[in-house]
Amino acid sequence: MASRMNQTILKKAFMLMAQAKAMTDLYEANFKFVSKYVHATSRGHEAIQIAVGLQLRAQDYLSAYYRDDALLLSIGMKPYDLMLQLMAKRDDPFSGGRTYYSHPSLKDPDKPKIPHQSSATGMQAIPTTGIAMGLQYREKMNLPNLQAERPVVVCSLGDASITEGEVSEAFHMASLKSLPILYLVQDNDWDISAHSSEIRKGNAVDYAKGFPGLEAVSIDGTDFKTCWETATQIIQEIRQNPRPFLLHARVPLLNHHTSGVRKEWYRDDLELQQTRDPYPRMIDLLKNEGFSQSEISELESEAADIVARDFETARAADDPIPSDLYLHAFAETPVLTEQGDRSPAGGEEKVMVDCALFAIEELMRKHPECLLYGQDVGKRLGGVFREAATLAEKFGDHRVFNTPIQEAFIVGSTVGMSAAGLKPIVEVQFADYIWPGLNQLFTEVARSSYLTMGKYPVSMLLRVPIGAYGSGGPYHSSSVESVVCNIKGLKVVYPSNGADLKGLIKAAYYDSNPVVIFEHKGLYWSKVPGTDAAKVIMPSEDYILPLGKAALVRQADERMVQEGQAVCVVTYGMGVHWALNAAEKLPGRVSIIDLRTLVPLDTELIYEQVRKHHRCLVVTEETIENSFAQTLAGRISEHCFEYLDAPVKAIGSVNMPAIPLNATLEKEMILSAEKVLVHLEQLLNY
Ligand SMILES: Cc1ncc(C[n+]2csc(CCOP(=O)(O)OP(=O)(O)O)c2C)c(N)n1
Repeated sequence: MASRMNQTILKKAFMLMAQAKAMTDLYEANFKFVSKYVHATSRGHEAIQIAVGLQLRAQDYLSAYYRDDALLLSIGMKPYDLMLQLMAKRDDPFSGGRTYYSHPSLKDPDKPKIPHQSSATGMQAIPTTGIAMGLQYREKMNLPNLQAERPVVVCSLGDASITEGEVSEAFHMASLKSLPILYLVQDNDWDISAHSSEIRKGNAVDYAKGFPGLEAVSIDGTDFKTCWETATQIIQEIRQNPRPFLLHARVPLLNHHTSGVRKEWYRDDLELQQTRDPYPRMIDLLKNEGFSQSEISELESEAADIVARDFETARAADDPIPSDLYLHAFAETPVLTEQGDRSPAGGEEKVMVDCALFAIEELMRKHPECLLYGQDVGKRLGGVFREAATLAEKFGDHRVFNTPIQEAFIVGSTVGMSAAGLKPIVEVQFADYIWPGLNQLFTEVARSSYLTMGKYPVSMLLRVPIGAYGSGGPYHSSSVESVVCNIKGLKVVYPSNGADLKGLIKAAYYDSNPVVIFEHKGLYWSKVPGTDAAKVIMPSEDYILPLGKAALVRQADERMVQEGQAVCVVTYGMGVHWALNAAEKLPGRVSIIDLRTLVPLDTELIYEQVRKHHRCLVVTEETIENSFAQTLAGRISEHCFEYLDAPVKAIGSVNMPAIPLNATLEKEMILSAEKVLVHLEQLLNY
C-alpha cells in the first residue's frame, strides 16, 4: 500500500495552493488595476514551490525568483504582504514599493532569510552560492551558525536561465567546494516566447552532468506527493551531509509569462499544458488521503476569502511618499574621523603594496569573519603583485584561497558572503578584467541595500590593481574608474600612497557598504621614476582614514594665492605624482588636492580651494572624454563659477580605444609630469 501523507502538511499545502490560485484569478479579474506594475504568478508551478518552501526553517536561506509567489506563501508570507509589493505600496515588506511583485528580500527572525533578488534571470545563482560558501566557511571557522540544525540554501531558477554563463560559474563553485545548496530548476519549457526546443540541447539534469558532485534529480513538479518526498529527502541530505543538489521539476506555465506578455499572443500548447495543472491533481490527492469534498470546498472558499480581503486591505494601504526615495542608498558608516598614528616615530618606510598587505593581515588577525579570495592570491604566489604574499601560510587555505578565473563569481559571491555575516575581501587580477564581474557589481552588489530597504547592504571590499606603466599593453593598463563611479551604491577609493591605502582599507573593511579600491600598479613598489612619494612610513595598526576625505598634499604660497598667481590641481592616483613633479618647476604656485576617495567625493575641500585659487586643473590617467574627471570639472565650474579667472580644465589620456604595447605609443597616449606642466603653465598664463 502506498504510504500515507501527513494530513496536517497536506491541508496546509492545499490551503497555500488554493491561495496562490485565488491570487492569480483575482489579479486577472482586476487586470486593469493590477497591471499598473508588472507581475508574474506561479500558476502551474505551485506544487513544487510549496513542497520546497514548507521544508525551510528560520536558519535557511532562499533565493526566489519572480515566478515564486507560492514559494513565498509557503515560507510564511501572507497574500497581503505580497499584494503590497504588487501595488508598490509603502509597507511592502521587501522593498517599500521599490521593486516588482515577487522580488523578495527578507530578514524576519522566524523565516528563511532572503537576500536581494534582482530581475536579471539567473543572476541570483552566484550570490546564493556565495551564501552556501559563507555557511561552509562559518562551520570551518567554528563561527556560530545560529541554530542547532545545519542551514541549507535554496536557489530557485527558471529553466531558460540556467544556460547563462554566470549560472555555470555558480554550479562550478558549488561542485568544486561541495557547498550546501539546492538549485531548484522549474522547467515549464518556455523562456518568454522561445521554446526549449530552440534554445537548449538537454534539460537541467543533462546540464548538471558537466559539474561532478552536483547530484541532479528530475521529477514531475505537478505531483505534490512526489515533490514533497523528494524535497524532504534532498533537504535532509544537505543538512546531514552538506553537498550540492539540483532538483529539476517539470511544470506547466498556466498563466501569462508576465502581466505584460500575454500567453494568447504566442502559445500553441495551452490546452496541452492545461492537462498538467497541479491543482486538480492536488484535489485528487486529498481525496485519496481521506479528505471529503466538503472539507476541500471549505478550504477553497476560506482561501478565496483571505485573498479577497487582503486585496482590499492592500489597495487601501499608503503609497510611498517622495522623501522615501532617499532612504538606504548606503548604510551608515561607523568610520567618521581619522584616528591612530599615521606616521609612527621609528616606523619603517614601506612600499605601497606592503602597506596593503599589512592592513589585510591586521584585519585577518583580528576578525575571523575576514577572508580573502581571488585569482592566484593563495599559497603558491600570494597574488601576481605579491599583494597577498604569506597570507595563506599565516591564515590557512580556507581563509585565503585561489578561485578559478571567474570574475563574476568573485564579485557576486560577496553578496552571499555578506548576507551570511562575513566580511569578504576579494580581488580581480587587473582592472582590465573587471568587466566579467561588472554585471554582478551593478545588478546585485550595488543595489542590494537600496532595493531591500537597508536589510542587506553588501559589506565587501573589491581590490582592483589598475593603471598603466612600463608597457603593460592594452589588457594590463586600462583605467576603468569612470564606469565604476557611475554605478550608484558603490563607494570608490583610489589612493596615491601607502599610508592612505592602509588607512582606507581599514575604513572600507568596517564600512557596511561595498567598496571598490583601485590600487595603481605603477605605485605598488614606486618603480616608476618620480613616484617615491607613494613610499611612506607605514601607519600603525590602529590608523584608520575615513572614506570621502580628500587631502591638500601641496600648498602654494599664500602670497601667490592672494595675488591670483596660483593654481589648484584636483587629482588622484598617478595624477598626484605627475602633479607633484610638475609643481617642482613652478615653485610656490601650485596647490594639489589628492581626492583619495572618488565616491563619496570631498566637494567641500575642492570647492573651498578652487574658490581660493580661482584656477583649477583636473588631472586623470583615464582617457578624458566622458570621464569622471571631466564631470568633476563641470561640477567645479558650476559651483565655483563666480570665483574663476580661467576655465576649469580636465586633462587625461588621449581618447584611444586601448593603450598600445609599444613604449613610444604608450608614452604618446598617457599623461606625464611634463604634459601636466604644459597645462599648468597655460592655465597660469590665461
Ligand atoms: C539577464 C536577463 N535577460 C533577459 C531578461 C528578460 N526576461 C525576463 S523573464 C525571461 C524568461 C525567463 O525564463 P525562465 O528562466 O525559464 O523562467 P520562467 O519565466 O519560464 O519561469 C527573460 C528572457 C532578464 N530578466 N534577465
